[in-house]
Amino acid sequence: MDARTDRQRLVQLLRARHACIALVTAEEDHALNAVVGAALDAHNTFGGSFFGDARLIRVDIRPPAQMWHPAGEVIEITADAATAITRLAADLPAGRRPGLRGPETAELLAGEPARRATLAAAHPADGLNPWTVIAAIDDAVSDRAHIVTGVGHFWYFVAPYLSARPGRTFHFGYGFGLIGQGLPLGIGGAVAGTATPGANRQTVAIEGDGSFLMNPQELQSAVRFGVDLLVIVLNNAAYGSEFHKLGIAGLDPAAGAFDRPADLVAIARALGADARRVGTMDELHAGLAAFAASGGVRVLDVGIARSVMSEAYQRMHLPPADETRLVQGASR
Ligand SMILES: Cc1ncc(C[n+]2csc(CCOP(=O)(O)OP(=O)(O)O)c2C)c(N)n1
Ligand SMILES: [Mg+2]
Repeated sequence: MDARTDRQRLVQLLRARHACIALVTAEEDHALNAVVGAALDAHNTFGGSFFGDARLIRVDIRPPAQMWHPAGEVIEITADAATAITRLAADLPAGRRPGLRGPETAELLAGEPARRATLAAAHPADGLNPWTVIAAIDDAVSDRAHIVTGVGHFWYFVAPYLSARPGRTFHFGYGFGLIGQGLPLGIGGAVAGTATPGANRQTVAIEGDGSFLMNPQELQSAVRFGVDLLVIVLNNAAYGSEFHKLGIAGLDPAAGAFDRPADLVAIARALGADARRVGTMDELHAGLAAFAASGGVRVLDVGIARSVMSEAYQRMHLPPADETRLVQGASR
């Protein structure tokens, strides 16, 4: 595996922050790369191809028989991630510097603020910049929130860019690869949060508009249970995943777009939730502040640009030469 690609992939997986821990060894340079927080499955490892020819040591709290297995040998260790990483750190030879090392990794990390600023600087013509929107959400959401996400193209703007603060917990409903699960999962988390005395933790569910429309009726249950739930819909008036993939395949992307988008605010209100639509950054900040101060079930419908392709899609689907153009928000 190319070392730079290897590191970029590891950084990408590190950003994904799942629930368990995996260790990848790259034999050619005798490196041991530890990935903390990755519940490995066929979706998030590209069918197992993510690791290339590196050897995999998986540390997971679940017994191996209960988990998905990539092809090839896997050394399985059944343990809690925190316990395992503490033991592992204790066994490292003395005198080694903790933290990420290597000039390429240091370069990647040093360039991260500028890279993010470049992403956030784009002003797409067809809606808010998704990277700017998620940065505002990350700033506004409580440090003690339980954050649940669904699956869709929007996921690649959300998962890598939410900060893992000490009091925050995350539930990425990615395992089944099914859209429509973010809202029900969020409601479950909110019901659990409400039922825990003294927990005082807000649940925030982040969904796409297409996914939201799979199960919006569940809002009625959330209202009935009286839960504290903020639902943020990243609304690009499309099955964005399909929109981009159709374009990449040379087909008409319009087949993935909603020419008559549903009125999500009206739907949410009809089901008993408080709801508002935001189309500018000022409205987004105001909406986040207002909903942070109120309780109950709230739906914030955020109009984001459909044209902006996530970095993950660029990496997966485009030749490298196309990347800059699409980071700047041009459509394809
Ligand atoms: C049940 C189900 N149906 C269809 C798909 C295929 N699919 C994956 S992402 C996606 C689009 C989701 O749209 P949205 O929630 O608006 O997110 P976006 O991609 O626009 O960010 C679809 C249809 C799926 N994964 N699961
Ligand atoms: Mg969408």
